Amino acid sequence: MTDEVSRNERIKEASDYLRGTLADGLREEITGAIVEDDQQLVKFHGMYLQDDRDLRPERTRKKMEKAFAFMIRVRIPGGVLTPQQWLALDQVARDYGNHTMRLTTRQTVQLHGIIKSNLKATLKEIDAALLNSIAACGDVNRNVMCGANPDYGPDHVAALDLARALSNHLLPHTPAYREIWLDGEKIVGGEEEAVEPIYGKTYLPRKFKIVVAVPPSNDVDIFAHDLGYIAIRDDKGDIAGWNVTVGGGMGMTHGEEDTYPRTADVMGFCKTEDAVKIAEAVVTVQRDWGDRVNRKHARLKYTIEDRGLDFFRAEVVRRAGVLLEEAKPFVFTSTGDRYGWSDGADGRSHLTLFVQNGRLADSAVAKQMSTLRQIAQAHESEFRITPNQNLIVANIPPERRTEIHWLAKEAGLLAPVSGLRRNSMACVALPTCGLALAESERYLPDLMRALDERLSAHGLAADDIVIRMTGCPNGCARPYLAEIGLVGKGPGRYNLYLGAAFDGSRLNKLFAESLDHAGIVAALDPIFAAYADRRQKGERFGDFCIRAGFVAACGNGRDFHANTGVKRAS
Ligand code: SRM
Ligand code: SF4
Repeated sequence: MTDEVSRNERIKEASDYLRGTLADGLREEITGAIVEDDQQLVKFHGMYLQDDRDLRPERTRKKMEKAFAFMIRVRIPGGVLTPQQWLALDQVARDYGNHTMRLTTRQTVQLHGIIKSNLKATLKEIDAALLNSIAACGDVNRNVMCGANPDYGPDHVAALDLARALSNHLLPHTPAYREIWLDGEKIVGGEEEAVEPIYGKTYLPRKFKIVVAVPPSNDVDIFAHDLGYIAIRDDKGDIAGWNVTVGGGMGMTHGEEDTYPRTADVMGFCKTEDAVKIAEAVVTVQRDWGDRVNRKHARLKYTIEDRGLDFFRAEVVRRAGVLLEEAKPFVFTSTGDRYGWSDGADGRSHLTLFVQNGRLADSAVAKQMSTLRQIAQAHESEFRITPNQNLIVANIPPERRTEIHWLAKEAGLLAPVSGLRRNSMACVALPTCGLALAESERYLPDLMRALDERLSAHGLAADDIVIRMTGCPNGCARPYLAEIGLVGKGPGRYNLYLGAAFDGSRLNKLFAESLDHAGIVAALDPIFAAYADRRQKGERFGDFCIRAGFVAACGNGRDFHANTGVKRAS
């Protein structure tokens, strides 16, 4: 290894396959934290050390240690949980966490507020429910998503099977998780090849994300991910194979134009039996070619921008030893969830619920966690987390439909009328996210009240418009693929992006910078008015913003920062 590699590369290499000094750090009672290098390693185990940022000023004044606690992110390929698993997560959230469950933009559950001394107990209970948090974070393949819209036809079964196969194949092999958190016996590491045949000692240069989409729904937002598979049907309607996409990603840094979001390219078509081989080849090319010096340039999207898609594809094909055919035609129509009831062929029904920004809690107005617990306790229905922070209660028997409908309604979990709300997402941000520059999850509902009022005034209240907010430019709620994207710039200030495609295929562009609440409403109100007045039949808000000249259409990658001068409509 050269001298130049980033600090994280050295930490990984010295970690003895992700062990570091985590086991000792857990026993250290003098602090609620762990040492810095272990803070990087613990991510590979699905955890982040955080502190409550609301409490920082007071604790600093009182010369107290920060209010440290851990966030645990569970690995749930395809977002599917049995009722027993749902109940187990609900229980640990109440016993050890902050009494909330946070459904994420990658179909998982995050538990916040777990103090160090409770980590092992929490992970043991999660393990007893046949779940874990291995590789939910870190420089490895993360939770694999797949289309969650509630059709449950054979396409969805095939997509879930593929998501699970990819997830299993790319799971780290190190026994460190079992040793440290579950008191497993220490297994002495062998040769690098034997311990981590795919990743090696230093794992990947950066995080890696895979999704599986079932057209016409692009609910997984396939173009935002490192690697994606699009289900392609044959003439009889069976799965013929998968178009493969590579090189999508959202994260960037304000003011650094060599960082940018990028939509994935369609690289070719593969048969189902070759899909995992292709994934392994993509991962190992990225392992070997990805930038290990500059972490801001280490995602696959930069490898592909720098080397070119053709060169990358040729290397993937060579390593996989299988052919990639020319990509097949496909059509996506939306990125959102289909709310409400749908019926399965077996007489059972599925109910897609609206969970505002993914946060489930029991509050004075709505007992959401209790309600879902009550539904799960009947042990009949499956719980499916969507890629849009929502939840599907699936396989509901006919005799429970009415009861579950009313329970969900009372808990405020049925989809709202507002088209903006139905298509909204916000990342966690404050108070737990250490990278947040501005509020997101706690603020978006207030902003939407104001925007809904303006939309109603223009007769647009029920129109589907995708809005997403994040507290910083990392892009956790995929804001650069939203028709209205709001990205935190500083306390109470947001950059406003417009012009993404409703089907998730085109990025948006910067329209205005550093707006406060009043500024956002004032910027959007005339655009809503123009949309109501001048849109063409069926024209989506994002497309209108471009046609009317509010923003230029975004190409890809490096084009994101070009031509962002605010262009007013004539
Ligand atoms: Fe994310 C870092 C939350 C999906 C791009 N993300 C973080 C951290 C862990 C902050 C940190 O590093 O200290 C956030 C924890 C906040 C908290 O308090 O819980 C965080 N990310 C989330 C979640 C919970 C957002 C949500 O509201 O649902 C999502 C959890 C997903 C999961 O279950 O695995 C989440 N993050 C995403 C996505 C969307 C996606 O994957 O579909 C993205 C954009 C796609 C992409 O990866 O390009 C995303 N998160 C980032 C980045 C920027 C990565 C980059 O390439 O620049 C960071 C920062 C980093 O990695 O350095 C980040
Ligand atoms: Fe935190 Fe930024 Fe991700 Fe929001 S987008 S959760 S503020 S890292």
